[in-house]
Amino acid sequence: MIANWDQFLLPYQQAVSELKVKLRGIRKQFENRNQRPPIEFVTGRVKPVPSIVEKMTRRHVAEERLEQDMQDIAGLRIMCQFVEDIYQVVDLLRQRTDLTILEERDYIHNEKPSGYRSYHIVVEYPVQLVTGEKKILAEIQVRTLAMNFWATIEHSLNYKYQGDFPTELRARLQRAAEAAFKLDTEMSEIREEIQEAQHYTPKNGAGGDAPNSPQSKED
Ligand code: 0O2
Ligand code: 0O2
Repeated sequence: MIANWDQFLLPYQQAVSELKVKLRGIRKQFENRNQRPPIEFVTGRVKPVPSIVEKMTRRHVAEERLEQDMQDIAGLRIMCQFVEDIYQVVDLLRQRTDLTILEERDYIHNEKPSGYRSYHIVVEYPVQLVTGEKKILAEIQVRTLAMNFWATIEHSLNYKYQGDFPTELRARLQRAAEAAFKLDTEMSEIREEIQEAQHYTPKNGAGGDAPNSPQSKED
């Protein structure tokens, strides 16, 4: 087994930190242009060592193949208001030159049997180390706030039941996932109205890194 996990995971930590800054930068750029950002918030994590080891065993991943075969050691999550925002974010990611998209999985239109919905993108991202450049795989999950609400709760229940849900609970979770998607669909239908109400105005006054002077709303 890998002798020095800290050393192995360091480039992954760097990739997650850099990608968080860059993805949060997308939000900031929209705000600065006085436009509603398609991104609500971004989180990220390096998979904990026990979870990596468990997945290696479950998926029969050899240590020498870990870097290529486990795509979510570095994980980023982008939360959006509307389903349409997800596809806008995916388009923005496709245009970037600082990462290469290797795989896309649309679990929004092809939901998992559990009811899980999200858009998954596997990227190759180069980090600069003192020893030179190293290409790191990272998984970016793009989802709405409703999809995130469902996935977070289902994930914590998974810990309790180890994935082996009683039949009734499984069915309830599936129904809850459908209800969450119905909420997303309803919100999309009144999106124009919501967007008008949220018409972005720059934050004034004290606090955070809000601009000091109001910006023009021309664009
Ligand atoms: P758990 O067990 O889920 O609670 P920041 O200060 O905001 O820059 P911070 O606080 O270190 O950074 O982390 P961040 O980015 O706000 O959020 C970390 C959380 O992101 C994790 O919580 C995960 O819940 C979640 N997360 C983000 N991306 C992924 C992913 O791809 N897979 C999984 N499983 N989780 C993800 P914890 O506390 O690490 O874990
Ligand atoms: P974590 O860190 O606990 O989130 P696999 O990883 O074996 O399930 P695969 O093909 O490698 O499958 O990747 P997939 O299915 O595209 O994405 C796996 C990740 O998507 C999971 O990471 C979850 O974060 C999320 N996910 C997939 N299905 C579900 C689901 O039914 N419920 C919830 N809550 N999340 C799901 P891990 O590996 O569980 O790690």
